[in-house]
Amino acid sequence: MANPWAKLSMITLDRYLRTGQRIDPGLILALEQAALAVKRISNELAGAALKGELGYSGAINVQGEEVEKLDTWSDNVFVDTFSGGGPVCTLISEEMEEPRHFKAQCARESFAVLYDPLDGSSNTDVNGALGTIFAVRRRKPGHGEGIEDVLAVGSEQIAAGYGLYGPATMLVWTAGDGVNAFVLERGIGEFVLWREKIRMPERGKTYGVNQANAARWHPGARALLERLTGPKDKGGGYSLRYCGALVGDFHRCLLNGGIFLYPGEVNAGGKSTCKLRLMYEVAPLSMLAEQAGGAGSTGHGRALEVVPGRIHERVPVYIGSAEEVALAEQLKAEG
Ligand code: AFP
Repeated sequence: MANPWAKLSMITLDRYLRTGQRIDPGLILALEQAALAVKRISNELAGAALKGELGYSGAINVQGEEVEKLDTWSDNVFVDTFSGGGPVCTLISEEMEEPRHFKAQCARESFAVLYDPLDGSSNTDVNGALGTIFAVRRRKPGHGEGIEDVLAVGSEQIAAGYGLYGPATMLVWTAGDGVNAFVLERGIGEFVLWREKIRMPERGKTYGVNQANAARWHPGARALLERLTGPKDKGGGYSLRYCGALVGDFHRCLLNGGIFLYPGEVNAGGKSTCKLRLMYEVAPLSMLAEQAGGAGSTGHGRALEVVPGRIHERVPVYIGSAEEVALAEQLKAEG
């Protein structure tokens, strides 16, 4: 089939979703609503400093973290964008303890959107990279207020994506048929196709990690770090790149290869703890990684095979190029 884009220089997201893609109409609507939320957040971030919207709100969220004013603002944008009608009847957010249901939108064919409205929010006050991560899951008919059908393995996600707020605002997403990247053309307020069916390099040259935590990692994770930072002729020679926002660090792996890791930590009492959240951080990005030929692991196996016990579940993560993630598992990074 001739490439319908060959003649057109500017392909908008709406047009792309409706031409040549076998995407369920309800899912197209949900993806467009996610794209709208990302546009609104991008617009607000650009002017936040001058409007005094930086800094902490004084609140502590369900994760026990200080909440940035823009965390709450971004979360409200999602609720506002999805509550105005459409096929999404349940929202699950990093910023909300419980799911939010829109009963009137719970029909036979409806979806749940799980999201981190502002990823890397500690970068907000220093104008660093920020992101929004989302995943879409199909709700089982007759689910009521329960979320048993959503508390399922990540391979049941039907779409996943992120907004990256950097020099440009990008929307990167998959609906199970490859990974596509769009750039926000501010002049016309449209997401325009930048790259289609992105392939992650098999292997990279960088690793991303908060190395300050290394003393509390499992020995396997430290062995991985030694290997990556060891001599080039022994599989090392990697450079460290860490921006403090998972989306930014993942995006680098998607385009240039390499690995991002946030290992589990063993505290003094021998108890293992993790930082990153499975349902709206690790599982969505693992779907994108696998769709681009990379991998997403907990150190023990595919992150997309983890059966979550609760919506704010945390897991260790090793995500990026297939070779480096396989090495993490081979070195038993999580014991
Ligand atoms: P949130 O602001 O959404 O909590 O994101 C921060 C984050 O979860 C992730 O984006 C970073 O990769 C990681 O935490 C940074 O953690 P450290 O501050 O421990 O390096």
